[in-house]
Amino acid sequence: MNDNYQPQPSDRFSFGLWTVGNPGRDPFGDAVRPKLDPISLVKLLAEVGAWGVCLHDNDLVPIDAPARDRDRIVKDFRQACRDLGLVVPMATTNLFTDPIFKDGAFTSNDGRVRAYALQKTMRAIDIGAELGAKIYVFWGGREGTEVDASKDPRTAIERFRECIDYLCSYCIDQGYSLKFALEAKPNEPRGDIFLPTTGHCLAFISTLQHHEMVGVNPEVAHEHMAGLNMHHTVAQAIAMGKLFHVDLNDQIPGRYDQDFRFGSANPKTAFYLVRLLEESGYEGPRHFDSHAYRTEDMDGVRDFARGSMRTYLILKEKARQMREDSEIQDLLSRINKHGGDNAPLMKRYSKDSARKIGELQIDRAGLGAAGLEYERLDQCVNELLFGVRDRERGASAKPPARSRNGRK
Ligand code: GCO
Ligand code: MN
Ligand code: MN
Repeated sequence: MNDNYQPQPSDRFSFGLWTVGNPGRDPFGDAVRPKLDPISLVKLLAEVGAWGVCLHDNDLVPIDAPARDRDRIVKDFRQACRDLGLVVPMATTNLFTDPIFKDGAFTSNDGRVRAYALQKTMRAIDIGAELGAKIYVFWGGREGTEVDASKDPRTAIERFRECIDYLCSYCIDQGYSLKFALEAKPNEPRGDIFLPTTGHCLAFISTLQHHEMVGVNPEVAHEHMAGLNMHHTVAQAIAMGKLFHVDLNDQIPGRYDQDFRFGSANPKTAFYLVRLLEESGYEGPRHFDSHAYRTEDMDGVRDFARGSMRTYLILKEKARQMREDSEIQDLLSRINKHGGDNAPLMKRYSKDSARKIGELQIDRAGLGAAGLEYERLDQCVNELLFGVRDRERGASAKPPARSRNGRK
């Protein structure tokens, strides 16, 4: 393999224990791989060159473990991470596996279930803080319905809000410097999940008491399941200063919840996402929330983990090539007129600027008729991704010599 694509700690690649630890069970078939203990999984991640390991409380500490076992397990895990050179950038709570959560956790109709969800999350936050996590993820996998008569969604959202407000205050009171990241998903395991898209989460955050400590954790698969454009979703989160974490994987829209390796199904979408993350100055973890195909053994899991990071780094290099590709850059500068001479007028309303805009002579018909060269642009990007561009000249291997008006 090409050494230029070896992961470095500065790349901030992380994996959940549940990702490389996924034994390949699905609704139709049993596990195909052994269930490895957390420390063996950290060893595997160190071996493939990951920087971080993330976890749900019960990936590490069994749900029914007595307090003294919990302390020992967390201590040993922390030591193993230190010894193997991995950090724990993010932690989260499992509020979906146990039958008590069958009708939700924070949005359950039963106050006892909601109180248990709070109790479990406070304990899980303590574990995260002890392991040095900086981000705490909330994925409300069971917060939803199949039967809409069972819950007033307004009440459900209100309960969700109360719980997040409560937990923000808990962190502040404990002196933890954790930030929360809400992860949206439209469905699965519920028929419909509350806060189904990152856009819903962004709107919800603005209603929170401590909105400054809450951001989002968009996931490629979840946005695709909702039929959305992950690149646009992440851009909006960045524009609002709310991209605290990101879940990288892949998903073909309209299928089951696939959790495929990043870039495996939609490499072009993955490219635009990597380009955005890299060029926006995003400094958070690049977290892979996916798992190996069910056809794989543990060597296949290593291939999966290495492949995830390698794809990211290849796409990062492609983004650099795109910045240096003179043909693409020429096209982009022709396309992006940024308002031209009119830009200052449009910055802010004033009576004077409104009058000047009112007097502009704009060539409506001409602008409507002009071609925008997006066919060429898209083909250039495709060819860059296919690896057939001449890097030095920034042109296709056989450039179509065609001038702007179509004449040779
Ligand atoms: C899923 C989700 C989960 C969450 C994880 C962290 O579809 O199952 O993506 O993997 O990301 O529970 O909160
Ligand atoms: Mn998911
Ligand atoms: Mn996820």
